[in-house]
Amino acid sequence: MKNLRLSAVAAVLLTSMALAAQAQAPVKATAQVPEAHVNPVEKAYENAGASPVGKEPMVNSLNPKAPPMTVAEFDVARKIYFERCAGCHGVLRKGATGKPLTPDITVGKGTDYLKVFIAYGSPAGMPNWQTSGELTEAQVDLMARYIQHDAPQPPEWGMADMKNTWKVTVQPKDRPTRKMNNFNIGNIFSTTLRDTGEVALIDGDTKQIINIIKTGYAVHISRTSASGRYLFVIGRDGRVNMIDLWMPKPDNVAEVRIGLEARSVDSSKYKGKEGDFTDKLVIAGAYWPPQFVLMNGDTLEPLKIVSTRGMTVDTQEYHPEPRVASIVASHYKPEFIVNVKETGKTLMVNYADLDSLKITELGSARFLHDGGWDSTKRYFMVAANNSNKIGVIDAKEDKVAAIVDVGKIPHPGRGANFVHPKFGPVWATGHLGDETISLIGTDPVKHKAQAFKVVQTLKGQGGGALFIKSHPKSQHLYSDTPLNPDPKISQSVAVYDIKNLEKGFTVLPIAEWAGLAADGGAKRVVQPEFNVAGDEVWFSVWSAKDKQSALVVVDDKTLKLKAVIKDPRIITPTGHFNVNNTQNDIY
Ligand code: DHE
Repeated sequence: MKNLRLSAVAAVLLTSMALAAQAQAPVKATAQVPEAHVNPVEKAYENAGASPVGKEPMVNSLNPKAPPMTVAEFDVARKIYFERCAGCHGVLRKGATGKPLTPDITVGKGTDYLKVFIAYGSPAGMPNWQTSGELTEAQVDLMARYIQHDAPQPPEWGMADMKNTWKVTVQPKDRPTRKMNNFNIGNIFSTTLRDTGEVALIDGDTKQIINIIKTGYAVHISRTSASGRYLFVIGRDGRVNMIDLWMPKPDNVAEVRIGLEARSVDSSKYKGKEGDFTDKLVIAGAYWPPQFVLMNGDTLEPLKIVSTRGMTVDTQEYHPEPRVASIVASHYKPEFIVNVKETGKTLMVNYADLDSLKITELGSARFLHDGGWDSTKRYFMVAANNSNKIGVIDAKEDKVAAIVDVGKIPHPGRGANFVHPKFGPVWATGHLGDETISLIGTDPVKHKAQAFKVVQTLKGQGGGALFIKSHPKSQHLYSDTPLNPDPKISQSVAVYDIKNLEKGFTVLPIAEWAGLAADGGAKRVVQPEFNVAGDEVWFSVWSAKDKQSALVVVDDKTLKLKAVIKDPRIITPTGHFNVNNTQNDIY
């Protein structure tokens, strides 16, 4: 269960004998359980994509001490678990951002007891699955029994599996030797069409769709190669697609599946004393199995797989499935910076010699998620979202420069860099769990006193913020709030004048500007992204698969609507990535 926090269960058990007795009779007991104060923001977000791992064949082993289940019941429960619970509690149920749910803990609690908490939730954050209508009473009973059995073990995914899925559809020798189209490649946007498993390549100059390209399941992010020629896209099912932007009509040239579930991809960007690694290597990180993979930058041929299983940074305990979160290519060294969620470690992976891979392990904080460079691209600012901290990774010294306390559940995307009128260069993050925006000083040379400290906290529209953005040519800072429960807030963005932050923010009604049908769905406004010139900002207006969505383009100078891109093929747009800004880490 997402957020089925057994510590909360245990706490209530210890403090309330009466409740324990009532737990034998679940319906009555629930009257005593406080109404769940679930943060719908977190719930929606961590349940965002059903884990594709649930579809894999697994060895199911039944625990004789647990209540009986038929094979059919077990299969249904397993499906529900991977759709709703694995995101927090982990594939193996050993605990991730949610608590462990292994039989050594759950059998002792008993079915009735577990049912109460699954059904009604807890103030500590567990959703009220039954009273919210998301699970039926029968499903709650099923899940209470299921979590007392051993967690099914999904298969590993090694080199042979990867090679079996590896396809080079256009060999490097058959690809163009120069750009074969008239597109202004730096101004192409790759827009995630989440629920169709596609990306839309959109010409930023004409706002026309160049191509809709098939990618992995519930596709997640796009990254541009160092030269700007290739685009890499990763699906939640671990499929990586390589798109050649020089083709007359840019399209896939290679693909591979690097795991059963994944979120991150990048390619080598270092060019210097130690060699020129432009477009030489690609890296992708998996949620399951917990590993990252280095691939040939021309063909996606998998070359090296590295497991991330190991000890956690704080309690130094073994974690069997530390998921790979954000990955970024260093400009300082031939290194990838790989952030591992559950262990709270940042791995500086030196790829200069793949036969003697050197990995410097930096301990930051749990649970690492997303992040971006400061304006000098020396410091990688990574959100440890469950610790309410930002880890500052010094890519020159391979050290943790600082760990900064920020608001509740920081979620920067790649964050936003700008020059603060008083404190000099800052990097900003918004938060899922509160309405604040933290500005962190990033200049230890000229603004030493402010370096890696929160220099100012802005107030935004509300919690549920996911992405924040600015541009070196812009005087504005944009913050979305797509997961805020109030539609007025989730359908608009806040804009700040960087020179006059005290003035507060202006609200842009982006979803209204899209002109979609009044009953047209959630219309969540997500991810500001600048064009190459830095004078337009693009937003997705994201509704369900069966509703119309759109992209809205705003003039950054006037903050007025510039264009709306609507097309029946633009289905569930979420992230969008400008080729030049992604290539050069401009944000
Ligand atoms: Fe994301 C980035 C994981 C849900 C849109 N997301 C990332 C990264 C990770 C991640 C690890 C950093 C990648 C990197 O930089 O290398 N995201 C997860 C999840 O585990 C989570 C919480 C739940 C899930 O089931 O996947 C999740 N993400 C979502 C969504 O629901 C979003 C809003 C819509 C969608 O498309 O699914 C979403 N995530 C994004 C976007 C980025 C991202 C647009 C890239 C931001 C950027 O500016 O680079």
